[in-house]
Amino acid sequence: MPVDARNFAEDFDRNGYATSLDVLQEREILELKDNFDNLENSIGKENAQYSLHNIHTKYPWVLKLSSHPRVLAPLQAILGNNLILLDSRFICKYPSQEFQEDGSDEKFVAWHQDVRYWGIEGDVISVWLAVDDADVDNGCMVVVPSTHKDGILEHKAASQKGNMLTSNQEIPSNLFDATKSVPCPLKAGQMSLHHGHLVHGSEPNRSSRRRCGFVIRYVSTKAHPIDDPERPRKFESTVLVSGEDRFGNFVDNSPEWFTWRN
Ligand SMILES: O=C(O)CCC(=O)C(=O)O
Repeated sequence: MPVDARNFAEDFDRNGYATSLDVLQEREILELKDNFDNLENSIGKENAQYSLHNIHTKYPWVLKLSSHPRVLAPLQAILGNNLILLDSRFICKYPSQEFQEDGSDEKFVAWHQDVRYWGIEGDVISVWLAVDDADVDNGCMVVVPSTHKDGILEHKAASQKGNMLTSNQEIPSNLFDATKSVPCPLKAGQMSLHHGHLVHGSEPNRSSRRRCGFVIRYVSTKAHPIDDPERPRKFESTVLVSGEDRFGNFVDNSPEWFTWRN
């Protein structure tokens, strides 16, 4: 492993996240925005918020992003070359004013750890790839560094309305130190990474701009699903995106048109 990759992996292991990583070039950013805007127009904003789940097996442009060499390189430095794409979702926060006009609650993402409901043994790493510029005003991701070392924390029903998480849960504020939280602003085409145990969330979008991100979760082929009634989430769209799978712990749902694996 080159020294740079080793340093990167060590920093990630210490902090539980990495941010402001450049991924897409200008032309690729325009293509991504164009593809997402077309999809948003066809399904409507309400559905584009949180319902675009695992569409990487349906649209080649989405699987292209999920297997982009510059997305995979830092993951390979941390997890090794053999990678499974576990799950993907577009998360789109529209300006709160737009939605409040129709009486909806302001959307935000409560403090949580991704793996709370996922029965997976092994490190899960999430990519948050910015479709739009994301900053504090439009509700970029906020992380609490190094909390991935604290094990899985208790989650309870969220007190505030508008939580985008399907489970509608949050980590009670006495279980971690939110004053240590760090925002992860990104330009369109950049990404951040976070460990599945890292405490993170995001505030409402109080700007007049859309904040859309593509979240992609990866594991090494060595990871495996476990039967845990406390963590029942199943993964039905897993795809081998890099290297080879000598373990067979996940079904490879690669579409027949996926011909460019690394
Ligand atoms: O997009 C957001 O605001 C939150 C994303 C998130 O919670 C995640 O990627 O796990």
